[in-house]
Amino acid sequence: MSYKLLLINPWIYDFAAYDLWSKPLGLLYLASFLRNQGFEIHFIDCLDKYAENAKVKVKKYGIGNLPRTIVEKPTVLKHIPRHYARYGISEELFIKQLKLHSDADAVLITSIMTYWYPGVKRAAELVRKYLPNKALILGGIYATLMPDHTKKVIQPDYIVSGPGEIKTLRLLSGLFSIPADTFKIPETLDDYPYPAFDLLNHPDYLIVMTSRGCPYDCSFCAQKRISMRFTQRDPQAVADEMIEHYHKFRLRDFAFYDDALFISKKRHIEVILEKLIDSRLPFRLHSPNGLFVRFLDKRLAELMYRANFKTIRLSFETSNESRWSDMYSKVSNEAMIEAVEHFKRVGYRAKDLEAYVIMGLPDQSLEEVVASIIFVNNLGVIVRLASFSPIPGTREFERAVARGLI
Ligand code: B12
Repeated sequence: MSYKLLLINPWIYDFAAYDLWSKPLGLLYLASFLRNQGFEIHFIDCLDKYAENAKVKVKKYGIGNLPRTIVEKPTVLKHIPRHYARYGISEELFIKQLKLHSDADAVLITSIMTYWYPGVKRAAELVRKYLPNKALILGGIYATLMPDHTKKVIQPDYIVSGPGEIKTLRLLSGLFSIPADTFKIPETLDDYPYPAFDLLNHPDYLIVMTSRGCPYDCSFCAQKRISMRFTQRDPQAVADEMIEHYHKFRLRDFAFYDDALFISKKRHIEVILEKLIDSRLPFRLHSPNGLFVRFLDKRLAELMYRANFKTIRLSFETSNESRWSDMYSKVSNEAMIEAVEHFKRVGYRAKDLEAYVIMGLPDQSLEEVVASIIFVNNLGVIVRLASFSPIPGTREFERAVARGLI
């Protein structure tokens, strides 16, 4: 017998939200994995831009705005003089879709940014109301980083922490008394099926993830608590996936979601780029996640140029030398200058490049942020300010607590 699972990508509640190659990749991996194990998969995407004929402005490379409905601000945010909104489909459409799935055997909701939990909460409330007595399973980044908060605020029946495929399979096997020996457990990352992009309504771009985890543990980053040990996929398998998806979906824009795309570059990213160049397909490549500048050299810059890398966001973060050790010295002013030179030598203009500058670290002065902005700006590179998000379990969070700031 096949069990029916309803997977939900909830809304975002925030002051602003933008589809910057933003897809629920974890949930889509889970979907294809469970489908391969024999489960019937259904999906509600609260962030489907095209669901209700909303006027969607899709910008260059498929990114763009999300439809929004202004909602009341939570009490703690009342003092902020900006609109607070629910981004995504209407509640009416969500409820209508829920009702279509009243025969689901379990409901699985994902969670991404911790501070997006109000969207998860609302989706869970409506699931409880319209699909009562269904097992409600919650996983994803927020659920992993803040399990106590999740238990208290969302009150799911089950929380799955960290990489979800195998744990969820075990959970479902227990819930539905399916003998575990009927399952096929993957041995390597390349044995996992590709993410179920077919579930998305009219995607404008696709995502690719060539590795999971990161060998570093920067003071503000939570990946060590979320991902598995740093593991890279076979570069040939990555290129094969991209080529297959290009043909299947007729999409040329691909965003990399890796934390650490440039590690072991000679046998990883360089091989992937060479294979994409050899394919002669008109890919456009994007890295919205910050790339490690210290690893860049002329050869890699050249391959990026030839493979048509269009969005290059560099992890610069700060020009304050005393912080570089918090980031394993993969950043420095010199490395940044050199990286920009390499890119320029192979054909990019400085203004084709963007660099993240972090702001709002617990003891960071305004002068430090301004100096970092000026440094990047003087190189001709576009500055992307990234506000520090305090995440429990990170060194930066502990520092903030120790100083009484949180
Ligand atoms: C890709 C990425 C992005 C992308 C977009 C991501 C998206 N979907 O919207 C971009 C580059 C745009 C981005 C931006 C930002 N990001 Co970001 N990003 C990531 C990154 C590197 C990977 C996330 C991912 O997709 N992983 C891949 C999938 C396969 O893994 P997964 O999601 O964990 O899913 C697995 C499990 O969680 C589980 N699972 C998932 N769903 C479910 C559901 C169920 C039911 C079950 C059982 C299991 C399950 O199974 C999955 C498969 O194993 C993470 C770091 C990380 N390593 O996780 C940071 C991370 C999520 N980002 C972070 C931050 C801070 C940001 C920014 C705020 C940075 C900034 N200051 O500007 C912005 C803001 C984003 C926004 N839109 O507002 C933080 C989160 C902070 C927080 N408070 O939650 C993270 C954790 C990095 C960090 N600094 O520690 N990000």
